[in-house]
Amino acid sequence: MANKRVVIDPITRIEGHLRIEVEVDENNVIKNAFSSSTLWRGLEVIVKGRDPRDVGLLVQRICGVCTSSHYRAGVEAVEHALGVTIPLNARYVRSMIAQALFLHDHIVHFYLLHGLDWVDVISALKADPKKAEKESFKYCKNPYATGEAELRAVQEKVQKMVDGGQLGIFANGYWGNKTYKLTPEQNLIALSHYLKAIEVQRDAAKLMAILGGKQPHPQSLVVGGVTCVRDLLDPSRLAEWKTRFEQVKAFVEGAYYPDVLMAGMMFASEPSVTQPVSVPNFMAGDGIALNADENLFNAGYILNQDLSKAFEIDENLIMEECTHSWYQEDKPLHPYDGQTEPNYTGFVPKMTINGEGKSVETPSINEKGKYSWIKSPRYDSKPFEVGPLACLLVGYAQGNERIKKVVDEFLKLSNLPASALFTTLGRTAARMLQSKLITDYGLETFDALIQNLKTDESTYTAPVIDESKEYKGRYIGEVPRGILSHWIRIKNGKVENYQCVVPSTWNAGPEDANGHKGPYEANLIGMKLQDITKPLEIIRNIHSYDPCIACAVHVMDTKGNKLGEYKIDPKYLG
Ligand code: NFE
Ligand code: MG
Repeated sequence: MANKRVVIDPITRIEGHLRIEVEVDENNVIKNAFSSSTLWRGLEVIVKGRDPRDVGLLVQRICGVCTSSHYRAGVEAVEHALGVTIPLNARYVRSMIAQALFLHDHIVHFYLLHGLDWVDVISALKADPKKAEKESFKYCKNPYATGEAELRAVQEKVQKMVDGGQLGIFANGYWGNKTYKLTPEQNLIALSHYLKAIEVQRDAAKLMAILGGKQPHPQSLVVGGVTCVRDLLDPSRLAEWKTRFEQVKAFVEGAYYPDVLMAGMMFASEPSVTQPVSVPNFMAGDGIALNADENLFNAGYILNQDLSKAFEIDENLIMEECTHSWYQEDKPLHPYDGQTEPNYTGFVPKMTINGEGKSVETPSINEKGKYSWIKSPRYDSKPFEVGPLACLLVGYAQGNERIKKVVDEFLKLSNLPASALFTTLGRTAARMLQSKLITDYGLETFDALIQNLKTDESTYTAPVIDESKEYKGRYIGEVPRGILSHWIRIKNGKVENYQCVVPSTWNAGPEDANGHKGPYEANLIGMKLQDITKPLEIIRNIHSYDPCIACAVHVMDTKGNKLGEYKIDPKYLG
């Protein structure tokens, strides 16, 4: 029997526009998978010819989520090119804004974007709140928002939505799917935390704004340092930082950690989340300066899932290629020489299975040609997974004691084998453990800042651009979805070329000229679906990377050309 083709477009509860197509055999096992970004944006092109000092503010518009990551990357790529060393206070401020972003991002991701892949909301309505309260103490000594009365109120609130026929934010879930593994009581605990997460993410956003000036697009970074001078010298602002940090920490410890622990234990034998990864290489960048000499996360990579050896990154070996991406130049180019000339070739008609299980002709991915706006980054010609899992695995292989401690502790508490790390489950746990590391150690940066301010109030080193000179520079660092790099060439005092190689690009990019798939595609192959009209397993897997396709593409047509047409049926808006 011929393979059947299933299309999921758009994947919802992510940032940006992502389409996944898979081919399944007669047993519903995925035999091939394709990841395509269907929307083109345009920041690498827009910054060409601009003043390098404006780049950070412009490129932060790549994304509405990790705005401050691109802002900082744009600023630091220019600082690197010009040879500017920024004052220590500025380094600490940038590290603290990054901490707030990681925490905000990961909490929003686990609850609001990924949570319903693990939690069956309808099942929670059947729970006994008293039993659920008791259950919550199994995973945590001091659980968050799981008192019987509070859980009962959550149930009533959601029941009202169901009775009114308006599921609102919970509409169109694959409720009742057999791969949901939590008990009604466990679902209720997580549902309560889902609703709390909406409040806590607001606290984390405020945390970012204390030193960032505003949110979601901060404005306190400049080439040479930071501008939040008054905030740094105002004890009440600094006290607010600490208070809000502690609020977020309480949620990570009382909700996020125990919920992931609970999910880890309950899903331990669900094959779709414990299937081993097929891209065995992991890369991470430096992240979160704790003091003048030490980062919480350190750059490096591992190969073939081998935790006994971490390698140093040679930045000359990073390339992007476009064999299957809608750009002119196919061959691998180093980002200093990267190109962004579009070459859109569209979709081809194929028979696919629709949501009712019927075979219908659909414009589909042409896997023999080009099929995505995302490029394919490679290191030494190999695909790599990036993100919190890569960050922890690299740290583990480097012998980072803080990282080893949280990873080993989690494996012990969950009773999961070390092999569980190299799975979807491991990826979701790693994001939480990265949050735990930041809430455990992040205040060291705060303390270092306070200490340094006693003898040094400098926040800015003026940059000098000699227009007769040519410069090149880059930022490479760890951001919430993985290793991010921005690469700039400056000529006549203006931006000559600009390229961003973004975490979601590493993970979501299409096949390369050698037939090597990136993590999204490769890791879906071999997975069995319970019901091809409700492909929850695919969504759970793809969500585990926290896709940001706005970031992954970051180029758009400035001439107003039509690049695609979109029809949205309100029925499918969930
Ligand atoms: Ni748009 Fe991003 C992060 C960057 S993309 S969210 O984190 O850079 O993967
Ligand atoms: Mg790019």
